[in-house]
Amino acid sequence: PVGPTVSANVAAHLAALADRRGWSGRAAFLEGHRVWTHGEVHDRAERAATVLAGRGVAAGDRVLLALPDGIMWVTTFLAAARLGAVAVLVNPALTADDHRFMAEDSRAALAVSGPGLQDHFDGVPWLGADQLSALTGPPATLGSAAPAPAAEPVTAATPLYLQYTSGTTGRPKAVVHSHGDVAAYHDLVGQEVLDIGPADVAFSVSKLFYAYGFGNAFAFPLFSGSAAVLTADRPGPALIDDLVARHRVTLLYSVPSSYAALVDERGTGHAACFASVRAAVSAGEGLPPALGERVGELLGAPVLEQIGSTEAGHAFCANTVWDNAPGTLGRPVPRFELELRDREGAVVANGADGSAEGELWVRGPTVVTGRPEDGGWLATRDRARRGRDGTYRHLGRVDDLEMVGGITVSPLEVEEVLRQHPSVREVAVAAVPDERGATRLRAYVVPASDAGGRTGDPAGPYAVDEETLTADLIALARRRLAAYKAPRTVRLVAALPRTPTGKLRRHVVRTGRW
Ligand code: 3SK
Repeated sequence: PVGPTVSANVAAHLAALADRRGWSGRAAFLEGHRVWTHGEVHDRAERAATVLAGRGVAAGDRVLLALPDGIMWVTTFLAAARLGAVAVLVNPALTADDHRFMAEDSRAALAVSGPGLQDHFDGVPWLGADQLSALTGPPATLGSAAPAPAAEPVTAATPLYLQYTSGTTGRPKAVVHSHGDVAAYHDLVGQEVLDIGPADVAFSVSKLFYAYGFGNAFAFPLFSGSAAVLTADRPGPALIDDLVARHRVTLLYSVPSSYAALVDERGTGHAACFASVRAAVSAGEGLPPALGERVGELLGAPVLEQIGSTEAGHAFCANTVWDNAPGTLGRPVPRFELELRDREGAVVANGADGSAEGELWVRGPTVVTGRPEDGGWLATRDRARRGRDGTYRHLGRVDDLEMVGGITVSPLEVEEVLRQHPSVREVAVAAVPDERGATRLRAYVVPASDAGGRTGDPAGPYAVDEETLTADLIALARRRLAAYKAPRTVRLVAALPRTPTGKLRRHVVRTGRW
């Protein structure tokens, strides 16, 4: 085993890499009208490290970041890394209660946030992002800057950052990744899956504090000398169009519900504003094949579906720019192993047709399992089918199945059929008790915008007629599915309940209240 070295410290390594490869003057982050070069990013990070060290931050300390996407997020992360501290990546939009839980659970030595969140961190030493920003600008007089603290020697296994799994129920769980993991995301996904190079410009709808966004818009650009567009805003279709066209984005990373809104508002047929896009990546939950096709037509680029998790750090099964099988999750990312197991945890053998179906288990270089007795294997709670060609198809979450009249029904199968109706933008199916207490399937539908969505007033009625759509959808389901799988009722809704990463909260759908 190699002992701690400065070159294993990701902040020191990235600064040296940018210098060695001549990237210092190249754009790294595009934020509004400001372009931050790789050189500026690492200089600012060094100054931010001086400020954090002045606040007593030392190796091993936890520094909680509740910041919106932007240069302050990036430089504060790198500053903590330089000091050997562990950044706790937190969604700034959470409640005071969530923030308090995370500050306490992570034993944060310092919290960094915008001034509006200061009272969320009562009792924790706190630093305002605007104050940190003012202190990390270029020194007013040449030579007046205090020397940056030396980068802390670390090993590839030294903890670097902690994320909370959003999960779909219960309190979030902390997952810790190391300095070495970040380089692995770049080597295994950034390079082997997406072939990212200095000419790329990324835009990730998923924010930096999530596993997906962290790789897409932090790790990949800094390791490859490329650039990423950062915005603190929540990107709807109009903002995505604008940012992609303005910054000539080449890699668009998003989630199915965001792609559904994009094609719903922009229609299909290639739109010129997306001409720069060379690949669109979809993750977070299964991409319905018909939606994937429409996205591909709109963007004029391949749509690469992948699956990953906070515990794996980034994607572990993916379609690549060289090998894309639409409608599937692709094949295991290099150095990751996948197994399909039954409920007892036994590996499922291939059937006569060479395919297998079961719960997806993963093992790989960046997977955090928490249970040594699992031998490095992690149960993902996703169900999948492996075809004889080795590609995987997503079959939903293990706990997705609904019980109707004593029979299990996959809501995904019903949703796939209902989604084919032109008035449906998004749909979720759940078993709900009827007036006699028997469970029946109900479809919750977000109508497509050209089906009317809501009339003028956002709180007003839907332009699409609920009764006609209900009759149409039930008839469609009866034509295409066994009768017991057809929903009995349909409700129109403005949105479906989702986690901030875009995953459907099925336990909330089942309650019918959100
Ligand atoms: O949620 C996912 O499927 C995902 C995909 C890629 C990277 C990270 C994540 C969490």
